[in-house]
Amino acid sequence: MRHFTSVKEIGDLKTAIQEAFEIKANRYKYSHLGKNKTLMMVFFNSSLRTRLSTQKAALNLGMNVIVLDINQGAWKLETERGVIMDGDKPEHLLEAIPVMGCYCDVIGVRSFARFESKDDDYNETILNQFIKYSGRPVFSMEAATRHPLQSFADLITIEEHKTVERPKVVLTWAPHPKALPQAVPNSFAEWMNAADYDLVITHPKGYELAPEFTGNARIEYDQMKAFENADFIYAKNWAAYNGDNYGKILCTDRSWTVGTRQMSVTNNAYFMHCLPVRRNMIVSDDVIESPRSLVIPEAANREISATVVLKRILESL
Ligand code: AN0
Ligand code: CP
Repeated sequence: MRHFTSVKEIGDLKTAIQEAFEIKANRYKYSHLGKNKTLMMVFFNSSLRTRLSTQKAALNLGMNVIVLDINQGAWKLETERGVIMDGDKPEHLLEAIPVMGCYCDVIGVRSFARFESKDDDYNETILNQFIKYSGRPVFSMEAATRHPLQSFADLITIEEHKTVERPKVVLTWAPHPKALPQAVPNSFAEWMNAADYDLVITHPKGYELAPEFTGNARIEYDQMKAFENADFIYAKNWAAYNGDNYGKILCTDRSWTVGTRQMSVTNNAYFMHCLPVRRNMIVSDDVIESPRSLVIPEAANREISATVVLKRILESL
């Protein structure tokens, strides 16, 4: 595997899950693979889990790690070609990317949707420029439209906890004070469809995600109905995707906050969220603290998904 940006590059999911379990049982098994190889992690946005788990994964594989926070100490980067650079940005991405490529063997990039242009976001202009100009294998640490390391960790977590072959998994929108990207729900839907789970998506009208991600998932606008007999509840906020509402907040209704009322109609479902989570906006204290909450095991599996992905990239060098 050279680049990793979506479920497509991971190939057969059963094989990937087996590999994840093997690495979880012995995470240092491939500790010689990364000797004298350097990972560069480039962050355009904040991170706790991705930063730590990806770094840990690289250390598991014996790699060296360099971290660059673009907004803390690096030059501000122009991203648009053709701009007369007389403003506040002293460097262009078109020089910065190949320079970064000189100092490492693999590059991880975090670059959220900016909500300035739907086309720019959905064409993944930043991530694709890294792929095109760095000369290195590139993997997504959450890009504009997907968060595949998160979705892979979510898949591993569901596989560890499911009691039926094809669980009912419900992705539910929940309220949030800031406009958030669709990357996590898009990617989650894409991976759940690839795993062939019974996927139901529930959200207020106007929050429909791009069909290329939701595929054949059932859309149910009544959250309580959607939750009936669910085995896993996956909560996430996202801003609107459709038309002129792209990037807008259309609903702040806190009846969508996941609480014991909704969880009571499920099949004693597990609760999942990628974190960071705003308590009592997305989920009540009681639900996130309950024994059915998987938010910490999910975060722990980020180290495993990142180790599998980095291992496969190292094997292809
Ligand atoms: C980000 C998002 O919703 O995409 C990152 C989640 C992993 N969340 C926030 O910015 C709060
Ligand atoms: N879930 C996740 O990616 O968290 P961070 O934004 O803290 O990396």
